[in-house]
Amino acid sequence: MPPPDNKFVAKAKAILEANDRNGYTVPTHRLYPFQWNWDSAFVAMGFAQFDVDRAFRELERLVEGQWADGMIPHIVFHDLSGADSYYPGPAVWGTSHTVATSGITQPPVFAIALRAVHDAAAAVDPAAANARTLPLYEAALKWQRWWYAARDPENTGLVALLHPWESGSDNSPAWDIALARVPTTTIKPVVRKDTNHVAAAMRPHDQDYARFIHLVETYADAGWDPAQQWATAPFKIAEIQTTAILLKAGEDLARFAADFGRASDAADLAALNARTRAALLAQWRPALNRFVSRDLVSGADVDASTHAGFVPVLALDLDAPVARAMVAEMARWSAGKLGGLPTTEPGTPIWEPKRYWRGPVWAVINWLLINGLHRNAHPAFADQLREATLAVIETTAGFAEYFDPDTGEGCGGGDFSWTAAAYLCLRG
Ligand code: 9WN
Repeated sequence: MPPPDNKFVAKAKAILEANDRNGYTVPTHRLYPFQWNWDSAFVAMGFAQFDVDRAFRELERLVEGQWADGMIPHIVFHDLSGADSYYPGPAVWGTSHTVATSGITQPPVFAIALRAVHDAAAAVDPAAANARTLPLYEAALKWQRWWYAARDPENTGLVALLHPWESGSDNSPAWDIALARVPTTTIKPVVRKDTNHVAAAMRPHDQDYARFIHLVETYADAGWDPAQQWATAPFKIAEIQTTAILLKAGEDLARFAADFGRASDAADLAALNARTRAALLAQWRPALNRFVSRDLVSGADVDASTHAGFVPVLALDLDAPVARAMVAEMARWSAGKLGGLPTTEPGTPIWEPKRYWRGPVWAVINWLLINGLHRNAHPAFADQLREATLAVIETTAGFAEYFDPDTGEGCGGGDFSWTAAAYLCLRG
């Protein structure tokens, strides 16, 4: 690996600064002109490398969108001046929070980011770091409780998604069977804007969008009430990537609860974390060398070969043979590929190296896996993923939204915030 090159570090910081909109960061100009939930969490960790005040600000601005029931929505529409470049905007969602927001959520990376931002700030001034963290801890804990109440009402330990956008992996083959049951009918016409910015071959199909919007309209009809949505949802997946992120968030929140002397929070979190840990472990499938989600409508395992099957490494301390089997499987998928771990298994019928979440490599997914690999004592493969991520950015792709694993080409939006943040954190 070449020594750190200040040119790329400077460019990554410049991207975050250029995408700043008064304290929050848009994922990229025009294609995504608002604040996205899990993007902002990754971005906050990036800012924490050089500007902790700005890192806290990113999280504080996201919390402005938090609903009274605790949910933090997947998009906060702070400023509608760029609204005509994105669909679906606030009118399609029909929610009623004071700052306009979407009505669904996204993976809870927030508390993980808060831990990183706090620790960076505490290295300079522990008392100030705690004071700034406390309200954000409260917000994160409220959201954590929302996940369990709204998305695991039967106390299984796994949380469910009611919309593919909640996974952050919108058109993953993991949803193909479940999404095919969702009608393509919509009340209002679907007016896509994404394909004005990015080639249609890199994006979800029109049929996917029709189903995405059918779900939005169904939940808007349910008044965005979690219990009603749960009762009527035509799409309901107990999902392992989100659950793993929730568990890691739960661990980080438990550490805050201990630091802040919140004994009753700590006890609640310990019980939730233990339940989820056991449930997640039960999703390991030795024949696949991966974990699997469960389709709650059909009751079947979701066994499509996607990256999500490896993300539980982030939050579990795996038995050594399980960790070894998983690492061997990831190594097989990434052999001869560029940029790190492809999001679907290369060479299979679902594999599409340029189509969004159906094959390309994403820096933030590598980043989550790298953390989990270190946790599970696989530093060599962690380093391999890290070096592949840095190399694809430095040599072929730049700070693109995602990468084609066959060619190393940058795809999707350019000057992308979470790619810049991943670069800063992985470059260290
Ligand atoms: C829908 C912003 C977001 C990411 C998601 C990614 C994509 C949105 C879209 O962009 O989703 O939320 O319109 O395609 O799939 O992970 O948070 O970068």
